[in-house]
Amino acid sequence: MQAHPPIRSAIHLASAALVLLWTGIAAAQQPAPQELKKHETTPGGRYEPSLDVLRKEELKKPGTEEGIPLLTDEEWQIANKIYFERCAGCHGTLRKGATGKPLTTDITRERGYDYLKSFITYGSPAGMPNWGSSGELGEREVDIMARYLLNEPVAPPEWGMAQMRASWKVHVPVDKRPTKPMNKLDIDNLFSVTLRDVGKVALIDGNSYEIVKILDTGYAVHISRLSKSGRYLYTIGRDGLVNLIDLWMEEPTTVAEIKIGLEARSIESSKFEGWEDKYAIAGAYWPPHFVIMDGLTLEPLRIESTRGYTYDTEEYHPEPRVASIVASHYAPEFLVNIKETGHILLVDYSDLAALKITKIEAERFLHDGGFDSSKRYFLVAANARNRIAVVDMKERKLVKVIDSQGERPHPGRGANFVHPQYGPVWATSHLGDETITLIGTDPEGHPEYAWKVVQTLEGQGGGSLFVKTHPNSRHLYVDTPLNPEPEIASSVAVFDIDNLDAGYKVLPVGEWSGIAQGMRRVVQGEFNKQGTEIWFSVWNAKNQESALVVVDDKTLTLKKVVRLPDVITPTGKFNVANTRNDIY
Ligand code: DHE
Repeated sequence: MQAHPPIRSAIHLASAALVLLWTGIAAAQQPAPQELKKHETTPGGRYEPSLDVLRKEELKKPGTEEGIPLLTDEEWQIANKIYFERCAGCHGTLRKGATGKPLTTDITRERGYDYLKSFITYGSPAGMPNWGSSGELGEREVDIMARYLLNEPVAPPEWGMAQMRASWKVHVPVDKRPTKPMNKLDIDNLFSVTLRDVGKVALIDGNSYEIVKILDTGYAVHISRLSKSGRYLYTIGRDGLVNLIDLWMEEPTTVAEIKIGLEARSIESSKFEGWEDKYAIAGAYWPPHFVIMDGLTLEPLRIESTRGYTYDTEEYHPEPRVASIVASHYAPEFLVNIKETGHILLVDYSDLAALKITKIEAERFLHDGGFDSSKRYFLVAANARNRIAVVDMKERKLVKVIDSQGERPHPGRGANFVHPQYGPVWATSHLGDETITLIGTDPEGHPEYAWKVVQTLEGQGGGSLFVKTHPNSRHLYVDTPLNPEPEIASSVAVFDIDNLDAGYKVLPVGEWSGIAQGMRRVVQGEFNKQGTEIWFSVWNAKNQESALVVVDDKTLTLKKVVRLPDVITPTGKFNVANTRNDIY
């Protein structure tokens, strides 16, 4: 491997302060062997966005600069792929920092090649993965990345109205669509199941467990959401492709599509009385913006950038990503969570030509969340800050920011139930540890417990992504798909809500699937419409068998295994009735 001289060594030597800094850094270059354990990546550390769509963009190599090591064209391709897949999620597309530190050239050049190489190899106890010593990157790749970081970052293309409109297709115009349901499906009990690695969703009948239809969607499709009426299903791919599927047609069919950005995760539809199904909104990671569309055709109507200043230190952030979005039941508004700036936006869609946006200061690194059972309050995890922000959708203001008492809360949409002692509560589990946190949500009936952590439970371990219950169930289900222990990753913990102190039962869902191969990660429980059974995905790699496992909620026994060749990498499942009514 080529050796590279430290950058600008003359400048370093000229400044005593910098020499000191350099000494400190040099000491950090070789962690002592007994320290290396602390550098190993945790499940929480691995759960960062992979901007794997951006890696496919043709990015122009920066020109040569004196003293800066060159990359060949092949190395440039390799470096971009690695950077967008593994680094950009934390350090930002433009390397200006997000949950991870900035990697702009003023910093990287000061630190120099050797420091970067060592840091990439060993990581840091503060959260940088040990890419080299874990074997995930080879020596050549670490060398390429160290040199890449000494070069100027490149910005992927923007995606404005012209590009959106060029990508917009209406396959079936509104006047050619049926005026009543043309099939005999129990639409409210359909499940839209993400088939992640094949970029499709499977619509599965919740009564017969049969596949009704498999539809093409965007790349590594992320979530499905329903219009308020339940007629239209919206999906969004990581590549920003939105599909609008009409469930009333003889066979559910994609009636419109649009690409709203280059990297995206969230989609929602207007739900306020009088505005049902009228608009859709989608949020992007890149470019950092959201777009409001016609709900029936996906025509893009209004794009709003999220670039701006962090809520606390008021520093400019060039790429604040759009995380979760929900539709208010109290006003014609969407609630849009902006990850890096920590703002929660209430976007009033009643007049798109004079868009009113209320900007609520909450907490940085907002990610996922859901309503309380009354749907008046929205609770969202600021996961890298271990906090939950609560917004009152009626009064349209922040209620409180609460410490979640665990590491990296990850609620999905959370789970609502009536606690025997504390009244209505909302639950979240955590990625970083086994804590399940219950927060009181009833300021009128139980004011003494409202917006406080009233109880914490101990689950199977860290690596949890989703909790789930249903108004007709007295069980709380907690998955742990990212736990490193195969037995924990392939099973689910269930608590009896009326006897939470008794601890949990373990349901060996992976084993029940009958599949012997793979890690069998069991992920995201979703109830049927009646709240009598809960479906789990047994999520294996694309070249291995996966399955759906249905559990009887009353008896906690296996009810059905859906093992079909078409069910490839199932992850999220969205029951029409529960999703359109925000029941979880
Ligand atoms: Fe998700 C929701 C982002 C990885 C399955 N995911 C969300 C939301 C966001 C998000 C912002 C909220 C959308 C909303 O409510 O509007 N997810 C991200 C990431 O940035 C991350 C960490 C990495 C990435 O590169 O995408 C990520 N997510 C995953 C997965 O690896 C999961 C487990 C499998 C998969 O299909 O990719 C996954 N995310 C889900 C699911 C939901 C979700 C199933 C919706 C849960 C719900 O109940 O509504």
